[in-house]
Amino acid sequence: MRSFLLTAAALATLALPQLASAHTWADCIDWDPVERQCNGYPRGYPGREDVNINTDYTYLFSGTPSSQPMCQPGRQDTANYSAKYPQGVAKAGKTYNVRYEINGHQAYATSKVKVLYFPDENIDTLDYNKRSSAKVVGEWNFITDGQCDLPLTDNTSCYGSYTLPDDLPSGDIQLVYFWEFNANPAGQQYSTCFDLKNGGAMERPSASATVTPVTSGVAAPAATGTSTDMAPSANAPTATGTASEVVGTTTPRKCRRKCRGQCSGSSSSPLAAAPTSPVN
Ligand SMILES: [Cu+2]
Repeated sequence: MRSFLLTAAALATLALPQLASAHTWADCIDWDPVERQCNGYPRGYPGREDVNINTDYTYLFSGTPSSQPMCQPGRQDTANYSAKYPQGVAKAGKTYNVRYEINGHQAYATSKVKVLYFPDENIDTLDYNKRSSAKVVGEWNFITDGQCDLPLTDNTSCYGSYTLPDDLPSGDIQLVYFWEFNANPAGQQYSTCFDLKNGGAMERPSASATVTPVTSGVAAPAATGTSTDMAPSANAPTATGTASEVVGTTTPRKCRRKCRGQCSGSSSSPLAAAPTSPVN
């Protein structure tokens, strides 16, 4: 009996901080939807092979603190990359795709994700309350039809895009993926910090090969065809949320296998289950 109580207490302790908050971060900040590969990662990215990625990589601003570092101390407050998860390359004027998992937050489809570009501040030491100094170079709803692999599963990947300005400074640039969850309780936000190496100007072979605007869905740089995993927005129904609205060209088998291997902790946790239930 006693050991049972201890176990229950331990489980409750583990579950508590998660129940109080959400979690999501950017897994890739330069995703190629055609090749389905990642060409750039955020700072200190541990990979989905880290079974503790939920706790290791979630960085929360809770309850509108008066002061808090913009980037997760000890992991994301320096330009910190590995050979396996390298930094991306900045090209002026280029549109990039971000890939992230929704971690069971299907009910928060309309919460905003932004990509903030900081031309004048150093995010290594920046307070998150100074984020208004950033240029918003990308903004989308957390879950948008046509931009998720499998909209109704806990660990589906979703995508958004950001476009760099035409004029970039000569050095590396700093950006932040910023999720305004702002629910349950209010004032919850999350950041993932990243840098892009100065890569000079983008090659533009012809006028017709311009980059897809942010608002028109997931951009495919130099795409000759659309990825089968992300249906074009035009094919997607207008509203979000219900099963019947899941777009038709998803690849459930592929995602299922991936989720089991990489996100079992998340999908089976009380946290992941909690916000899932009432989707419209
Ligand atoms: Cu969460």
